[in-house]
Amino acid sequence: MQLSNSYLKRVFETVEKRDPDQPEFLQAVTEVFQSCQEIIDQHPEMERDGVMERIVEPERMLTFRVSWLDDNNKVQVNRGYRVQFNSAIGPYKGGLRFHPTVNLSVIKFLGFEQCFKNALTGLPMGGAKGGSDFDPKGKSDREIMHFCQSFMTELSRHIGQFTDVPAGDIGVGAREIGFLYGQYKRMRNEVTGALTGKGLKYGGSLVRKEATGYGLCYFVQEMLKSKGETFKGKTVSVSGSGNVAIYAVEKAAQLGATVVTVSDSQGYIYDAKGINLEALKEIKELKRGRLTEYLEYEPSAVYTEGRGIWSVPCDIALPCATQNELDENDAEILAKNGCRYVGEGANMPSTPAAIKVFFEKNIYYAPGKAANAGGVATSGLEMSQNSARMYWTFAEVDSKLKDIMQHIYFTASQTAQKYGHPGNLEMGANIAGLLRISEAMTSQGVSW
Ligand code: NDP
Ligand code: 2IT
Repeated sequence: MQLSNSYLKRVFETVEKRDPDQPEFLQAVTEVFQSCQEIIDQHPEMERDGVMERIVEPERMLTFRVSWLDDNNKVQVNRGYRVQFNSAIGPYKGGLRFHPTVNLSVIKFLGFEQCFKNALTGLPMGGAKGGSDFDPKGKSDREIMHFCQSFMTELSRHIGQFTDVPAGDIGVGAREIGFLYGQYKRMRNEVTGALTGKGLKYGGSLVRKEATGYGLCYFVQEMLKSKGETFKGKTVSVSGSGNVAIYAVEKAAQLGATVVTVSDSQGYIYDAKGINLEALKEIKELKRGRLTEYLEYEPSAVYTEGRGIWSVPCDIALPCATQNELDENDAEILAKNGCRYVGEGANMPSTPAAIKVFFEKNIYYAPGKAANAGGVATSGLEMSQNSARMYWTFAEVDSKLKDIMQHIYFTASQTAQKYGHPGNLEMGANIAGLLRISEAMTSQGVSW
């Protein structure tokens, strides 16, 4: 890694030495450090205050055994995680991921990025992430319920509305949040907003389900506006077909774009007419099915097994599946096919080499920690409604979400401009997030 600042270099070497087997975490730290060199040069007090050493080390990391009974009455064991990264700005906040690839490196990279993202929302939320290597695919509802109850039996000791407020992420949606929340209440005998993404009948917020995808499009709308453009008439490529992807497709289409792709871990759909949203929701939200079923609804669409989604020509690419899903080669192909905007709905979906290509080829790039902050921001709005024992209307929450996304775009682009890197939203987001966390940390002393 190219680091000219000796303090950052030293801190990074310590992190590398301490966690050599955490590639995703090191990748996320590298990105932030590279963005923040000039800021550190200008603020020598940050070294005195040990800001960077503190920012890369979670305040608390929990791992625990989750044993549960499968439908054959066999006991299964998974590993549970909660990394409470930084509480300088507010209670720990961030999602839970259930996926077989989950390990400490993945949870730490997500928790680290969450601190910056949450700072950018302007709401009082610290950063955390958790989850398990449990694979919800192919499990019955009863197995999911039993796993969630077991997971929460331990987690419930460590969370709470003023302490740590988990939510969903990959593999954790409305069904899982319901089971987790039910168990939290049982364990703690209290009805508080200790989780977000709850069902609308028991404390959930309108727009939370749509928020990450909608927020992503509101953010990209600002990017387009800065170049005198809109979504109207644009061809958009979305990857993934989960919560974030579905509502990115919905909002981009509402704003006048034609969304031609969605994908899952097995392959991707190309539908030149524009993705049939009703079909997509039925397959993914109701039936929990595979994308191949889309062809039963739209026989003229094309399903391609495997990778390759980024070879579909588009004006705007919205990666909404998972980390490192878009590499250097994909970025080159996107550029060659005329793509001019990339907005990350997923966390860290583009590899560092892909991001380099975006800058070289003049593709306007929005990093996930800014562009996908609408989900957690609306979680923050759910927390406010729970505290006030109130429900806001769809229009109220949607308008607050839009304001927050515009504010994040404005902050990232103004910060980039101020530090001499106009148009570099990655730098702008990282610097703005760092300054907010750093100020909050140093004014609270050094015991953490
Ligand atoms: P879902 O579980 O609803 O959907 C995940 C989608 O990504 C599925 O289509 C899944 O395919 C695909 N996917 C998952 N893992 C892989 C993989 N290893 N390779 C290829 N495809 C994969 O999750 P979300 O939509 O909630 O999350 C998507 C991304 O957005 C994640 O990076 C998450 O961290 C991020 N995010 C989510 C927020 C939220 O509020 N939910 C907020 C901000 C960011 P398959 O079904 O085949 O596994
Ligand atoms: O990555 C994320 O921002 C999320 N998964 C949402 C976190 C939240 O607390 O709503």
